[in-house]
Formats: sequence, C-alpha cells, structure tokens
Amino acid sequence: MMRLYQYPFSHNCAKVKIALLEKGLAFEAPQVDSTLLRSSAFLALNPLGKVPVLEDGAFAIGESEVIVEYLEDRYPNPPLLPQSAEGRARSRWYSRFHDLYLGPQLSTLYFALSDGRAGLPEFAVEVDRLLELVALLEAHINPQPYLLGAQFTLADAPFVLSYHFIEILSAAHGRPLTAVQMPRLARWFAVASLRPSAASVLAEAKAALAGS
Ligand SMILES: N[C@@H](CCC(=O)N[C@@H](CS)C(=O)NCC(=O)O)C(=O)O
Repeated sequence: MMRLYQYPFSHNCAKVKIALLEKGLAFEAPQVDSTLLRSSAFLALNPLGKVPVLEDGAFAIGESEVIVEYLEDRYPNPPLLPQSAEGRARSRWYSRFHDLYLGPQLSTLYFALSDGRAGLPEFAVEVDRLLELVALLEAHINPQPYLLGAQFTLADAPFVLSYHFIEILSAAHGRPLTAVQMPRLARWFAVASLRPSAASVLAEAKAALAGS
C-alpha cells in the first residue's frame, strides 16, 4: 500500500490526499513530527525534510505538486487533468497560483497567530496581501461548477482546505472574508466540499486544528 507522510492541517498535504482519494488509491497516512522530519531515514526520502512525501513501493518523492503529477502519470484513471494542452496549462496555472502565492500567504497568517506578529501595525500589509490574492482569484474564476468546468481536476484540489483557511485566518486577523466578499469562490466551495475526498480531508484537518 502507498504511504503518504503528512500533517493533517497542511494544505499541501491535503491536495495530495484529495488526489489519492479521487483516484481511489489505497494509502496509509502516518502523521509525522519534527523529530521524524529531521531523521536521516526521512531526509533520504526528501532532503528538504518537509511533507508531503509519497512512498509507492520502492519509489519515494516529495513536493506536493510533483506528487500529484506523478499520480496522474502513474495512475491516469480517473484523470485529474483535462485532455487538451490548454486545459492542462490552465490547471497548472491554478496550482502555481495556489502553491507560490495564496498558500504561502495563508501560512504567513497562520504562523503569525502564534509567533506574536499578528496585530502588529506592520503586519497589516500581510493581511492586505491575502485579501488582494483572494480578490484577484475571485475576479478570475467562473466555476461551472468546478474551476475548469464540469470535471473536478487538480486545479480544484489545492483550494479545498485553503478556502477553509481563508475563512478562519481572515477572521482571526480581524478582516473576515465570507461569501459576501467571495461569492464565486463560496459557490465553488459549496459544491467541491461535498465531494467525499474533500469532505474527508476537511473533517480530518478541522479535527486536527481543534486539537492543536
Ligand atoms: N512546496 C512544498 C511545501 C512543503 C511544506 O512547506 N511542508 C510543510 C508542511 S505544510 C512542512 O513539512 N513543514 C515542516 C518543516 O518545515 O519543518 C510542497 O508543496 O510540498
């Protein structure tokens, strides 16, 4: 059985779990801790010492986007990328937008809640940046009902847990974003979050956040 090293409240790990579940692939998902991530055994799997890491038999690989692309190549059915070159490129645009911009900004706001930076006057610019990123995504999308149309794809996967983080972190920083400010994203989430893969990942993350 495949093994996914992961944190339950990580949006990068959630994306990979959603891809595994959507493809109907059996996997075990041991939780990790910082000691394991620094162990030589784990660093041999991923020298960055970060999760997610997927083990598939003798093969192991890190970096969430690399993992979901591997799953798509190795287990193509059901597909999570469109057939056309344009569709595949669009899906990857959403992944890059998430992984390079929105995701890191959510992490900045998340860690600021515990490292004392939240509420400092100079931190307001970071909350502004999250709101800008959400506004540009909101203006760009037209979910029908998914980001690329009728099929749930890798374009949707990263935003499932991140939508939840947008709601809770914007509220925690005193600038709550709701369906009023992001109606298209809220409409997308209302459909996407009902998928069994998404519901399972959201439930696991919420339970972990409640206990943290
Ligand atoms: N670009 C990486 C990001 C991985 C990453 O930042 N993982 C975090 C959890 S979300 C981690 O393992 N942090 C532990 C550490 O840095 O010690 C990906 O998409 O997989």
